[in-house]
Amino acid sequence: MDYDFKIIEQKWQARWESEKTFEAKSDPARKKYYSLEMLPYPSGRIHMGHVRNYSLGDSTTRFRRRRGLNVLHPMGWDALGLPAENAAMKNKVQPYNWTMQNINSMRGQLKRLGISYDWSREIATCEPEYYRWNQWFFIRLFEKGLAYRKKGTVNWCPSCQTVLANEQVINGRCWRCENPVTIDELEQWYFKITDYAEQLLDGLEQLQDWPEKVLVMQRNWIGKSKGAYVDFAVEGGQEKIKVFTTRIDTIYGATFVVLAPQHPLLNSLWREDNTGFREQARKLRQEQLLHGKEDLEKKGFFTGVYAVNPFNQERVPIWVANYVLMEYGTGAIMAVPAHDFRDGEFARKYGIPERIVIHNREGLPGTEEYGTVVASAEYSGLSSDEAQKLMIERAEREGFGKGATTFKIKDWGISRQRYWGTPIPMIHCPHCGIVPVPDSQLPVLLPLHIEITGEKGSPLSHVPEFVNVTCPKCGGPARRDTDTMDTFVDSSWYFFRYCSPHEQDAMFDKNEVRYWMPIDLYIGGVEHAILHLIYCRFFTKVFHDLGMIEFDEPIKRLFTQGMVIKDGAKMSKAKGNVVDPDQLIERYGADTVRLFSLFAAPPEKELEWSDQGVDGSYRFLNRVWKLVAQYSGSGKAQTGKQLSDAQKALLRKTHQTIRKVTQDIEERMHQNTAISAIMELVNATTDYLSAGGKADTIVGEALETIVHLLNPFAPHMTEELWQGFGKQTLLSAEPWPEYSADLAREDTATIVVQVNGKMRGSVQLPRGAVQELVLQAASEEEKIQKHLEGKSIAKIVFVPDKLMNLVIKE
Ligand code: ANZ
Ligand code: ZN
Repeated sequence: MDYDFKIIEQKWQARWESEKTFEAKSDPARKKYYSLEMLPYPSGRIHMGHVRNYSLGDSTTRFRRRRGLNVLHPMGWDALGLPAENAAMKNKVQPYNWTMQNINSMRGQLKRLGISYDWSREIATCEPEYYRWNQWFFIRLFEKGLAYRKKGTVNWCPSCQTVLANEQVINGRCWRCENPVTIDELEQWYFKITDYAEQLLDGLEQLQDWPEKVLVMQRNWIGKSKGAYVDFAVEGGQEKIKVFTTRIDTIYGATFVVLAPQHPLLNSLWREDNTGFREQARKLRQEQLLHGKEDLEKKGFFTGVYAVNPFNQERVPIWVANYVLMEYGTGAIMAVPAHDFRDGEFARKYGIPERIVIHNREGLPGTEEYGTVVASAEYSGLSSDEAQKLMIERAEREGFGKGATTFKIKDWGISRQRYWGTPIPMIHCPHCGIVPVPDSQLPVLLPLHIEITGEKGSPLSHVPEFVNVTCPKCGGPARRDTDTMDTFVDSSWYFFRYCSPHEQDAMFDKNEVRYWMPIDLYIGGVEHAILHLIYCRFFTKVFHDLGMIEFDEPIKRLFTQGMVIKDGAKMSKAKGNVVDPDQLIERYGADTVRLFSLFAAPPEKELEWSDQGVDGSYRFLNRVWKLVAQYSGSGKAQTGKQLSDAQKALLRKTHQTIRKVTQDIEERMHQNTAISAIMELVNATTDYLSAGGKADTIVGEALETIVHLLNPFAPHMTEELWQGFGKQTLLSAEPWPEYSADLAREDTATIVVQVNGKMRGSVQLPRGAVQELVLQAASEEEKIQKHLEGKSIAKIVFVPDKLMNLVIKE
């Protein structure tokens, strides 16, 4: 009988579906496990990155289900966003239809892969049943002052008369008409994530099971800095320039003050009309916006006005420069060219003097270093720390400054001048101002059949039926907000929705969420380390503060899988190195594709695509198929008889393999080493048989174990083989095998290792290991090695299986 994966895979997929094998039900009597992979954007086709992500998630999920946990493993679609709108323009299709078609074909692909999702919980964020809760929550944020409006910058194409998303700006030009893009300022909606900066930072402490690199990225993104605000009075006026500095100890070295190009003080600083300066500031601002802050050549100009250093009353010139950002701190700095790298660069370019006020330990001027304060009146001689403390005290006493903490994280701008997103549930009334849509009128439906031209502003503003409303407060004519929400809003809480996906009266059912959340394991790409993974933590904290949930971190364990690459580059359409999962499934079957994507590399590392590798996985499954089919059921009872050494060895290997595979999946998520352990067991069994071993119960146990252990990776084939054993049950719902520690125990000895008579460690080796082997193992042990480093061994005392004493010369 051949391994006919086509028939087998269809058969078991149909069976799982009809038996609802993977549907989850909350059950407080059982321990739960919420297993989640990041939801995909329905672009139309899944790619190998998805296959890897979902195969990894599915193997751990199947494993945990079989370990007796009550598992939730849902899937859905991040279905709003720009590509649907682009497709609509290009192919004259409706975004909704385009999206639904894509979802249908991708769902089919995932089903063909045999991923064990609970499809009864599927959601798509473009459905009103979903996005109405974005709107509901937006209004709660608005009521709390956590959603507000301010001017924000957008990319603007003057010829298409429209706002462009960052992805639509290619080398500073519009993707459609290729004209240069400008920057414009528009009133937009923001979520006040900065109110949660401290909590988002503190919460990271709880996240023990997150990759360190993600924690570091989040910490940097939040960017907490301790320092001080100091006011510099403007000479000859009432105004004050408030600066933020982390180094108040260098204030005697401040030789100028710098304002960001759009600092509001610039409007009042010049007593006479000075359009020239204003124009210069505007140019600096444009540059800043177009280039971002990296690698921007430092540029600026002197305003002609001076400020006064409050510590020593010194006059310092006020400059405007492009390296100071309005968005951080106060948008103004005291510049200390001797000790701040950026100020130094700027000062040298414009010939502004420097003054050294810090000496490092060697008594030299140090850049950005802490040290001893010099040339700073009564503070001279103090350490940076002491000086900071005393200077802040003085500033507070005399009222010109205070100790302060700032954060780099900015409020989250969520307005998009786009069509295919959640309509912002707000009404602009000429009498009442901004009025939220009453909850009873939600959802504000996205009109479905509209023409998208990509021109003349937000598409929704051209739909009068949408725009024109009556004000809920005064009943007069008013206009709807025509912006839609950033799609990161949708993905910030979708996993709450999975807990009760059909709930009509709330975002989610509290009891279901109490049972299922937080997520036990979340798998996705590291590219989401900041935005998505900060936003969803923010939402969770707000849910908590609104009394909707009792916990305040949504994800217990995060795992970031590596990319799939081919010929050294990330697979992408542009590079033309894409491998189509469907073609592979057609040719080799889903089990092979899944197995390969997990076997070829540790999950957190890059996976280099290889056709031979896929072939190898396919051949391996065929070998297992033949081996099991040939021998199953032929085992003879072995009771009461002494086992031969070969039998003992195979039995030991079987139990060791259960132990290794269990630990590899459960603790390290190293499916690759788990799979190679199974391969070893397959080899050991084959060797046993070809050395003349009988197909006895020992072989029977080995084969059954192989089928069990391979199940999370190759679920279809193993179900078929399980049935071949004469079993009536579904393997997917069978308990995971237990290993016997006794049977798994190697015939090993623990050899104590001493150095000059002192015990420094021990090594475990097979009984009877010879001196050279023990010495080698000992010198590979870090604890022992450090006593041997750089020394030569004069003598070795060796008692086999017990002790090795190394006598060394100092
Ligand atoms: C004087 C000084 C002397 C500074 C010195 C640093 C070193 P972090 O640590 O990243 O928070 N700064 C403040 N606001 C800024 C803005 N809006 N745009 C650009 N730079 C700004 O950085 C804080 C430091 O960055 C502040 O401390 C300020 O320069 C600068 F030897 O003040 B410092
Ligand atoms: Zn009104």
